[in-house]
Amino acid sequence: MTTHITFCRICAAICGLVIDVEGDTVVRVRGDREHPLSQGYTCPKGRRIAEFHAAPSRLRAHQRRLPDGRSESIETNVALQEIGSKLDSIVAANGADSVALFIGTQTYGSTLTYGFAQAWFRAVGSRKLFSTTTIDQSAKSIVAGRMGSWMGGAQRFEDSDVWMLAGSNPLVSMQGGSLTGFPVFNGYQRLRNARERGLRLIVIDPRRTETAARSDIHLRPHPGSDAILYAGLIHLLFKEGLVDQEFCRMHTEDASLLETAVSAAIPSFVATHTGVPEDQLVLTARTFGRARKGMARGGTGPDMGPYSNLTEHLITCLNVICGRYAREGDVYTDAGALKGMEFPRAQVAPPTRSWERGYQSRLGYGLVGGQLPSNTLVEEILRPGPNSVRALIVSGGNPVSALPDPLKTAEAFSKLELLIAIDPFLTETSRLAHYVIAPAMPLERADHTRPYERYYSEPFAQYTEPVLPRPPGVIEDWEFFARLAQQMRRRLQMGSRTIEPDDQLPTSEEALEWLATKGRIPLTEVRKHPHGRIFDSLPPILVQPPEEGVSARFCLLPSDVAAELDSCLAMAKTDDGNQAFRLIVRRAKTSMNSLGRQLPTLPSHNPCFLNPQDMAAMGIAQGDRIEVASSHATVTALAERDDTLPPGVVSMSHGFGYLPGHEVEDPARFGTNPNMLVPRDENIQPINAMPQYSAIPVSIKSLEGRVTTERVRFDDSGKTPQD
Ligand SMILES: Nc1nc2c(c(=O)[nH]1)N[C@H]1C(S)=C(S)[C@@H](COP(=O)(O)OP(=O)(O)OC[C@H]3O[C@@H](n4cnc5c(=O)[nH]c(N)nc54)[C@H](O)[C@@H]3O)O[C@H]1N2
Ligand SMILES: Nc1nc2c(c(=O)[nH]1)N[C@H]1C(S)=C(S)[C@@H](COP(=O)(O)OP(=O)(O)OC[C@H]3O[C@@H](n4cnc5c(=O)[nH]c(N)nc54)[C@H](O)[C@@H]3O)O[C@H]1N2
Ligand code: SF4
Ligand SMILES: [Mo]
Repeated sequence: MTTHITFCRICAAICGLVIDVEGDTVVRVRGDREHPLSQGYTCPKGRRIAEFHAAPSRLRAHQRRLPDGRSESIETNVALQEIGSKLDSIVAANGADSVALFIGTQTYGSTLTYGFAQAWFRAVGSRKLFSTTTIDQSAKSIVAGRMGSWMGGAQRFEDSDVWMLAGSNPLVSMQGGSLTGFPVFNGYQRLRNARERGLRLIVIDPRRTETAARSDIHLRPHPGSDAILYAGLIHLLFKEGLVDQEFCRMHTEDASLLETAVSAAIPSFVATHTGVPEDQLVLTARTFGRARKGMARGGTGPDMGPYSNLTEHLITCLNVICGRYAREGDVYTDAGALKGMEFPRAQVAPPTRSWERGYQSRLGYGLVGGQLPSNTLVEEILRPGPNSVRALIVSGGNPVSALPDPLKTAEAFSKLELLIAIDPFLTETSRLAHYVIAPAMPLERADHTRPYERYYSEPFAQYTEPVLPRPPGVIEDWEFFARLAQQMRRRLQMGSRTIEPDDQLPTSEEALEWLATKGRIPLTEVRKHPHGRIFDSLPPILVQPPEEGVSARFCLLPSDVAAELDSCLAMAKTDDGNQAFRLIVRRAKTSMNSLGRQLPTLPSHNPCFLNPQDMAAMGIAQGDRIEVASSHATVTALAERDDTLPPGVVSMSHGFGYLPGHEVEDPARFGTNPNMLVPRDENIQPINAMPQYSAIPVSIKSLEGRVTTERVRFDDSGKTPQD
């Protein structure tokens, strides 16, 4: 038996794992107590990482779809030749923009894939790049593009005395680092310690989540009413003189315009439209405003609701007007170990509005972070024209499940001349593909932690060798992209390195070295510490003074934001008609988007959670079939009791359910895809076409017939390391 020390790559938390292997079989997976960040913690999915590799449904060879719909296994060389020549002829006939790439969540879990996928894409010369970023918290990029951003970085949770989490549940989602700033590793303990030393945690979430239950102030706004709530808080901060006047004077262009624009958001107005009592609002504004240090950070709740770009903008305004950024001489939050040295400065990077310049898609969208909005992909395929998308590669994603209106997405994907999915499983997306490329899975890959460095603030790094041999029929994702480029006779540019069509490709280990050459710690040093190490001997990076002569300032109320704010305040009184409930987003420890349900020991379906009072009023019992209807569609789901939800609010995780017509619609077996309820062309945001995944008005109806399902139950409390 061999014992391997490695790390999980299912989500961004990269928990340390110790894995015992006998022959080629994993006999035990446990949390690595010597891992400096996770300290032995694992979650239900991570503990089952080996089961994903060994799952009977896992593809161990690439699949080619036959004209009659059946599939056959093919070898890597054949797959690459056929795909390469099809792509060549599609590009020759229709131009490079007829080829699109969709980067999904599991792409980020492999250090090499993201870079090589993008390099292949640049080599093809297309501009139709899509990723999950634009169906997630893309509002954050829009805010930076419209408001500007602080080049000195964030304040640190560790030395703050207040922290506000708006619609994020990091104790479950593990969203830390640059996203929420919350210390997700050993999060329960570190939150306890922080509160003991005086930090006040403010959580804004309709649901009493695991994180909200441990907060000092929990505001429970009506779903989707967040923008009004933050406008109200900004109003109070100005009114009570709690803003950082000096910071505003030095670094903002138009703080007084913002003050005027939110002046209608007085506590009584805000209380009426958000349901948050006036005294709670005042307490929150004072707690946040009087603190010395500490930030407000938004998650998917506000970033997936109505007015998501405006909402995230107002959350960021709380930080700007209170001057909650790292100043000259402060320690920079993003310590970095394998990535290059950064030089933070106490100054504003001006708004870029990148989407207003350069390439504009034929649907009228510009690029955000070099990408087009994912919610326009379906229309890019369906709308005829010389530049329509005819070939699509999906890398580690499941867009048919993840995008709004899965039926329309499936219809569009079925019309593609070439659909390739790189996925170890057959999913709503990969089952439609002409070719499914079977990738090596995490334990079969060497990796290091460079891409994860933005999710934690310590200078931590770890390297892992492969733990398991890979099945002979699979290929590493990065190698697929590199070899496809060579097959298409394209030159790959990876940073300063060029790979010509006839060059020998690097090994994974060599390519991993390439990505770490600028690191503050040499990879050879990192490799000496199998459990990973916090390199605290590295000098802290300190925020530098501003460059001479810089004059950029935050733009708090550009005209488009002002118009969105006006419209939001005016719409506040909108009636939901018969749709008395609001459906909100939710994440569970037992799944990572659509990954989890593949295992018999993890839940195969997602219930619709309801408040017990609502269930009683409608005569709905636990496990009953219910109908959930939005203005767009009606679905069937199983009811599950949840007293952490307020009356009138229901919640469902995404990533479950099969499409009618593909499989029997059976919420007890497969769950329900909430995106059936989400239209792709209504209530979408300007600039990033972000759909509204949360705060969806729905009606609920009890259906005849009780369904009992055997469900696996988990203790999600995570209070102690579980292994
Ligand atoms: N276990 C697990 N971890 C994951 C994932 C997973 O699927 N499973 N997914 C990963 C991904 S891709 C992402 S993007 C992150 C997301 O990470 P988070 O943003 O932390 O996601 P959630 O845990 O769903 O937290 C969102 C919260 O918003 C609340 N909410 C919903 N609507 C509203 C609203 O209108 N207003 C307010 N204020 N709150 C609202 C919900 O009740 C919920 O508690 O998680 C990542 N981590
Ligand atoms: N209603 C609703 N919809 C949502 C959301 C929501 O909260 N509510 N959240 C949105 C968000 S934040 C996101 S990020 C998206 C998620 O959108 P996606 O990233 O498109 O969806 P995933 O289900 O994470 O897809 C990951 C795929 O990778 C495959 N996979 C697993 N392991 C490997 C591997 O080792 N290699 C490769 N190549 N593939 C692997 C899995 O089988 C799966 O098909 O969904 C969005 N959609
Ligand atoms: S939280 Fe779970 S899935 Fe995420 S890295 Fe840790 S063990 Fe893996
Ligand atoms: Mo996400």
